[in-house]
Amino acid sequence: MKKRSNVTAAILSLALAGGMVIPAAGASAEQTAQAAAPLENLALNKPYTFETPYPRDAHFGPTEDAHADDTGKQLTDGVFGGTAFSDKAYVGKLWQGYRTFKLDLGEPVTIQDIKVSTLQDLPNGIFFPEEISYSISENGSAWQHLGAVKSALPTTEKGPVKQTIAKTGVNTVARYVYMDIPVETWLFVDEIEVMGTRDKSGHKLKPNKAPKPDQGYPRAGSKQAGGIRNEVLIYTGEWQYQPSDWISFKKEDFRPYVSYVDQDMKRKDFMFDGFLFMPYAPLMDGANYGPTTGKPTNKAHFEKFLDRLFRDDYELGALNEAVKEAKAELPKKNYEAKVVITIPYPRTDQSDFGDVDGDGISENLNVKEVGEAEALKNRLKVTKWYVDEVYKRWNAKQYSDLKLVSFYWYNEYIAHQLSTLDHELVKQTGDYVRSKGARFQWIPYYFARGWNDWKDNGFDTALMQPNYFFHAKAGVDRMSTIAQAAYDNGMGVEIELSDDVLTKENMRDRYYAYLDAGKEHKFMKKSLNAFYQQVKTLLKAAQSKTQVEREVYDRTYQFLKGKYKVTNPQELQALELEEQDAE
Ligand SMILES: [Ca+2]
Ligand SMILES: [Ca+2]
Repeated sequence: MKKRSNVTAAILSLALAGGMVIPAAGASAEQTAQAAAPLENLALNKPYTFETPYPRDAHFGPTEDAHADDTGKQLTDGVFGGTAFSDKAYVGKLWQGYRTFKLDLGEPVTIQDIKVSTLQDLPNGIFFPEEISYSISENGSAWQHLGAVKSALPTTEKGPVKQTIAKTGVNTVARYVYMDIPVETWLFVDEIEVMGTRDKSGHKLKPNKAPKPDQGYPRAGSKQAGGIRNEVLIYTGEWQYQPSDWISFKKEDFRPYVSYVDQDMKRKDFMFDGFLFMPYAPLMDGANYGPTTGKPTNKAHFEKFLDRLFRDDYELGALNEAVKEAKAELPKKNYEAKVVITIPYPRTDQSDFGDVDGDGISENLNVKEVGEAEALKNRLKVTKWYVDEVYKRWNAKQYSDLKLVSFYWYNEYIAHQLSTLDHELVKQTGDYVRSKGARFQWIPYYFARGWNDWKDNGFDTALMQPNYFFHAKAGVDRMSTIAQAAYDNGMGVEIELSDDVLTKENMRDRYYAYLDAGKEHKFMKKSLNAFYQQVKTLLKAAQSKTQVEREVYDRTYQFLKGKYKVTNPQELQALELEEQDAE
């Protein structure tokens, strides 16, 4: 089982697509400013840098090179591309959050408009930046932040279509231009222009500060985290092969997750204090809990997930019993098992979800059929009904040893390519969840769309998936990049492992690189942590009689307790070199 296929899908789609692009599908949304003197493009042929704030990613870098800035001057050479992404006039940037553009105009001049020409081509994973943040400086050290300008064309506009996103009417004397441009999958830019006059007739620059994002990890055990320090992802779902119930947890399966056990399964201590319940995405009838794969889910599918969760011998019922036993056996401790329940994604291609408000009319969530506003209204009906349904069932069960603290948003990116109001649904769902006394959490994949807007979008906590475990060519520096990006944006870091840690030494080392990063970048102790596993990987590791396999479980325990010791870094380096040689 493997989730997180979005990244790969987007890349493949671009790599495989030919040049079959329909020309000039849309209009330019360029804005212009009026100024007294005739304006000229002062950026023409001027030097610039256009860099990621992080080291080049070994996994995505080579793909990005297919659309490199060949001359290093392509963005100020006065040459524009058409609407075909294969046009060599485009410079393509891939993932890593955003790029910083810095331009030196050579001398102080009067800047009027700063224009960025971009392309959108949804089928090929090329998105307009949702907004660009602009700053200028006269000396290169004191900056005036001009604010951000949003894309004027809808995020759902299929394209290919071009747009110039411009900060206009600046009328200020400056020499340097600085922009942060988001990169959500692919960013394609063909030209950046600074329109102005070669004089100092404009206003004097007034340095100010750009708004700073929240920094630091989501604090372990905090209210925002629902009191959780370490949570584990628990999947439940249908399986077409035997044993058909293997994607579900019985009481004994929970034993090494609730408590730390020795090799004879004897309890020694408590282990995870958070349990995030998620549906396994594919369903036997061809529906899928994911946003675009398979057939869209409906009311019965949402209920099916809850039916599984609220069974007495599996999932929540089983966890309650497992916790009760652990508490009876282990000494002391005010251990509390906290539960997080997933809200499945109400799909934008579902025309007949089922009636959730009792008016006899099935809810239509299909954006293309009912429009954005109506779809939002109906999708919100669904998420509210679902949250109510969770509480109804939860209260009926009266679990003695579980506390429902939080809800989790299943979709791993803000799907603006499916609905321009997707963030509104998330935000209003979050408000509803909080009105019930719970928190709202999210784990977007590697720099997924909306990653650094998590707070504006109404989540209480967000953790980023590094995906280092799954991207074979990614170097160990991926972990530092994600830890840094997460910290700088108030997020935590998800820890990922699959059953490969049991059988492959290099995958074990990949897992330990997460733990090493946690120690080095301090999310081990400070942050809310979440562990993605391939259904029961840690159970298998706990039960293993093979020392290296069992060690996966022991090291995880040490990490949870803040006592993990880093692997010898030289050993890791040697391993990386071996892997490079093997390619
Ligand atoms: Ca150009
Ligand atoms: Ca209805």
